[in-house]
Amino acid sequence: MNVNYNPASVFNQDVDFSFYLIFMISILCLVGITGFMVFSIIKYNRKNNPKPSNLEGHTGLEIVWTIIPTILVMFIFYFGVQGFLKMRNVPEDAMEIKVEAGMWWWKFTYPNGLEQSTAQGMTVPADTPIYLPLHSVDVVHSFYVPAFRVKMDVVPKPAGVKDNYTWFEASQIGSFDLFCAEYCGVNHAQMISKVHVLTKPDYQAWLDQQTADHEKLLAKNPGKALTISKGCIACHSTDGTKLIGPSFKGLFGKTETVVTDGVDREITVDEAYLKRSIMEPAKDIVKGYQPLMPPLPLTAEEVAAIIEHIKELSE
Ligand code: HEC
Ligand SMILES: [Cu+2]
Repeated sequence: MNVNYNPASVFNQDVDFSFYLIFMISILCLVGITGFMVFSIIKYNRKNNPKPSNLEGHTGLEIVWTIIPTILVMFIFYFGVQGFLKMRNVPEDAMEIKVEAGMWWWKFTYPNGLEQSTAQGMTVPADTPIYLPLHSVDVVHSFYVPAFRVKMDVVPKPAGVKDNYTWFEASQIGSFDLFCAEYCGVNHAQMISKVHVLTKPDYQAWLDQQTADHEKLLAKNPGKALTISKGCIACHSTDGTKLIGPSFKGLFGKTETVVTDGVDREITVDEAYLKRSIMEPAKDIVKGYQPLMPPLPLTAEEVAAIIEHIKELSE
């Protein structure tokens, strides 16, 4: 098939070819079978064929309708496997961006250690193979970029077992939807992000800028930098707006009701409470919210820095 279009990734042509091949075969079958039905209805209706005859099997026909579908299925299988193998064989010189998925966020880690999450999306250079190890911290998610024809499950694996992976090479500059294609709980729909494709020089400039900005913020206000890179701001605002979780603004020192083991209790938000809320989010659930906060891998220093930032937002 020679459709004249500008594919967004190196997989589009293979996947679209398989798709249109199956589509054409299906159309031929639909037309053929429907045509034969209409023909039989007319030819063998009571007026044209008043005396019905009994057919007792037909070996020739049976062979034909076994062989033709087998050939069609082998044909489809061949092209399917070709496309699939291309997706499983990562080019040697691919650049690695680690993808982590959790309920309900994405995290992208660049080769230089820069981390970004759902809100920023993933940024990649064009015409460069990108290798994506896919790690899940909880349930099965699925990494899906329809424009690139890439979809791969992100499966939680026990420690020591190699994660699933995929790769792609974008061939068009622009922003493309990236989302989770495996229903993973109440806020599954929140796992929508973007893949931003830049030219190679633009990508390098972007990476340098982002890394410098992050380092500057990390030096000036490590807590704030962490709430961005660790994805807290997907669920917690800093301006009082209620998102999936309560806002960080004015949180420190506030009196609120939390549910602990099914029992309501009044607490005043202090350092110990914040620490527990971040490290063991399932312990105390703020009344009026769902227990949706994921346990995120953070060191004690990182938690302390975030608590400092939450305190600042309450001054
Ligand atoms: C997927 C959404 C989500 C993400 C991501 C998330 N949280 Fe939460 N968080 C919640 C929800 C929902 C609650 C309220 C229910 C509860 O207490 O568990 C909450 C509660 C909290 C509380 C207690 C708030 C209060 O009013 O007492 C703190 C503190 C907190 N989160 C900090 C963090 C930090 C720090 C991060 C990033 C490292 C983070 N959260 C990431 C959803 C999220
Ligand atoms: Cu998901």
